[in-house]
Amino acid sequence: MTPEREKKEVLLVGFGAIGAVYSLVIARSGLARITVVARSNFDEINDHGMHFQSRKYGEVTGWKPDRLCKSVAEAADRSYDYVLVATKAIPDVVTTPMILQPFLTAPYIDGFRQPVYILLQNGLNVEIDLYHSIKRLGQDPKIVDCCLYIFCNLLAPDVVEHGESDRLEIGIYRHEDNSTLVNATAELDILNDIATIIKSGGGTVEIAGEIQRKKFAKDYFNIAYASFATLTNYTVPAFFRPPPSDQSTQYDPYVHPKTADRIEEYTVGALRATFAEMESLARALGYPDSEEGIPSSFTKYALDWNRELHMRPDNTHVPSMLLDARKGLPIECEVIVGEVVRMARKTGVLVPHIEMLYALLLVLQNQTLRKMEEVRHRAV
Ligand SMILES: *[C@@H]1O[C@H](CO)[C@@H](O)[C@H](O)[C@H]1NC(C)=O
Ligand SMILES: *[C@@H]1O[C@H](CO)[C@@H](O)[C@H](O)[C@H]1NC(C)=O
Ligand SMILES: *[C@@H]1O[C@H](CO)[C@@H](O)[C@H](O)[C@H]1NC(C)=O
Ligand SMILES: *[C@H]1O[C@H](CO)[C@@H](O)[C@H](O)[C@@H]1NC(C)=O
Repeated sequence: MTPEREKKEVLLVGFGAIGAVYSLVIARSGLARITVVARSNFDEINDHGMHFQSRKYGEVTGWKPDRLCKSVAEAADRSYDYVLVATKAIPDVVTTPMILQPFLTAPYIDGFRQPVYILLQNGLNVEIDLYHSIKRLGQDPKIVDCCLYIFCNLLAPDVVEHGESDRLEIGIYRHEDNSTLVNATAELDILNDIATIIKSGGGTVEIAGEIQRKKFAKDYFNIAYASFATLTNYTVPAFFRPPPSDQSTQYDPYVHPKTADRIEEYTVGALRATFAEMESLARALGYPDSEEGIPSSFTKYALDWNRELHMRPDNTHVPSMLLDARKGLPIECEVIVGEVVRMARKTGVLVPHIEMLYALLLVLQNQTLRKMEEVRHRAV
């Protein structure tokens, strides 16, 4: 066999900043052929490719994948080893099975084998509807979940800004099983293969034995900081950062001394209460208070680490939920917050702070969707 034949076939759906960085990494591995579905930015990419400004991967101009498609339907003309989903998870607008529909039909199943789906999405229970859709077709779902730590942004439809690092944690999604900690041989084969591709392309990757608890722990950060920031329309330094100490350093936001003690007591107190509710739910879900589970020290870490990060004068980070809200785009409130509320109800855990966050974010989301609909109606 020629080396070309041995390459893995990979499809990426959702060519935003994260999707772009990972398609570059996969292409650079030399181990895979990458097809990209670009919907809103197809013309720009087709004409002159993607432009990367990455402190880690360098300045890359005019980058194009091996194959560029306008739609998932167009891409669904062959088998893939892996289908990476890098869209936002907004099931209240469009579900993952709707996005991947061309792969989930009888004709596709008859002609081609099902791929391993790799979900790069934030949030919880993002696999469940895809799992059921594959199951309904009489197939064995193979879904890999991810915890992704990366700072990147789309500056324009064809310009990606990326920082100096990326870290991906991958694990097998096991339906209704969040207590198996050891990868079976077949599972490990899949994870090792993906990890090899990502590593060969320069990415940082780790394999987890049980990924759902890792996603749950990551959700501590999103549920608290992203929600608080979005609902106040202020970035996280508004809860932590002292005023500039002299005239030469200027930044905002910062905590005004006048009410700083109350921000500490009530606002930071509410963050702490939110983490405490997450911890109660973690126990109810069976995640033990240990390094193997979610240790109770994690609450303190989630607060201290962010306090330190957001006290720095040069911190300009805008949580992506706040960024979306400011742009009038739908937010990931269901998978980040709503799922936690539903799991808490199911297990009988009281999460009043989180329910309040959800209640308020729902209003924001509903108004965003209403306005988007009005714009669409005006357009036709
Ligand atoms: C995790 O395990 C708990 C306890 O067995 C169960 O109640 C819960 O539904 C599981 N969660 C998921 C998402 O599978
Ligand atoms: C939210 O903050 C941004 C940036 O400071 C500002 O431009 C925008 O007007 C604010 N939105 C609302 C609804 O206040
Ligand atoms: C927003 O809320 C209204 C009132 O409950 C409801 O009728 C409507 O369907 C919601 N819109 C969306 C897009 O969820
Ligand atoms: C799955 O695989 C990785 C890498 O081999 C391990 O680090 C995890 O603990 C996990 N469990 C095992 C032992 O299979």
